Amino acid sequence: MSEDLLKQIADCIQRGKVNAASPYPPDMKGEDGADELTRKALDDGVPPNDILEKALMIGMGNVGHLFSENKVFVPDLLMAAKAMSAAMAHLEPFFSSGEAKHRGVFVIGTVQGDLHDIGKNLVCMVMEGGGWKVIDLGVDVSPEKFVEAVKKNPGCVVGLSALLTTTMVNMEKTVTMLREADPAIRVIVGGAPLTQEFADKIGADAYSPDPQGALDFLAQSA
Ligand code: B12
Repeated sequence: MSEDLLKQIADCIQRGKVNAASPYPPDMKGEDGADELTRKALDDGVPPNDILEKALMIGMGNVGHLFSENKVFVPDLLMAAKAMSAAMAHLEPFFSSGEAKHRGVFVIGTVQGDLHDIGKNLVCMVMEGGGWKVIDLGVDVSPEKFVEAVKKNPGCVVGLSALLTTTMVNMEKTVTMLREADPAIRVIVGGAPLTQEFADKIGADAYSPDPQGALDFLAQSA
């Protein structure tokens, strides 16, 4: 019974069905969305971690993979993230109390000199959907600020974003300073001008052209 409910929640996330009042997607008009169904699951006694892992992460993972394959697009990802946020609002108290656990902490920012944040924000949404606690440092983030965040969050993973060929170079300095602060730190880089070759050259642990790749890398290297 609860399996059906979890599948329904996962479908709502994947299709971006936020709540009963939401007109999107049209074929689900009037039906309960991620908001109502998550409340119902909690009221039925489904453990919050099951809702996270068997519904939210599945739905967001599906949409993330479809996005990587160019089968859905930015608006679909945004609607899925909106539905996920509606569900997450019900789970928040359980994270605060420790009853539900994040996979880890993901610190992300756009590197120094760079103000582009649309792609970074999508990465934040997909990582949250994947069960990670995201600390978003924003744009134009200095290497020192990344280091400070890493010291405050031992064991975290760092994501760096850059959209300009002129700011890509600031990634190298950031990676070097992060490694000096914590040799075991894992750093994932992304952004339109980047390549795997560049990521290897600056000593990043992973490069992904899309948000889901970061999640998949972390799942494989756990
Ligand atoms: C929107 C935009 C802006 C907006 C940014 C608004 C904002 N809030 O982000 C504004 C108008 C502010 C802007 C300013 C500038 N821009 Co601009 N901008 C763009 C534009 C049109 C779209 C970028 C975008 O959002 N793409 C959509 C997102 C979803 O894609 P994405 O960022 O690549 O992210 C995806 C992946 O790369 C990946 N990803 C991204 N980050 C990360 C991180 C990790 C860890 C992972 C795993 C994955 C990942 O996941 C995302 C989803 O798949 C591009 C052109 C283009 N078509 O790309 C130019 C572009 C990036 N801009 C450019 C330039 C030159 C500038 C300016 C210098 C212009 C000027 N003369 O003032 C300034 C620089 C300001 C600064 N200091 O940063 C050039 C860069 C050229 C170059 N070779 O460096 C581009 C390519 C335009 C061009 N063809 O000339 N820009």
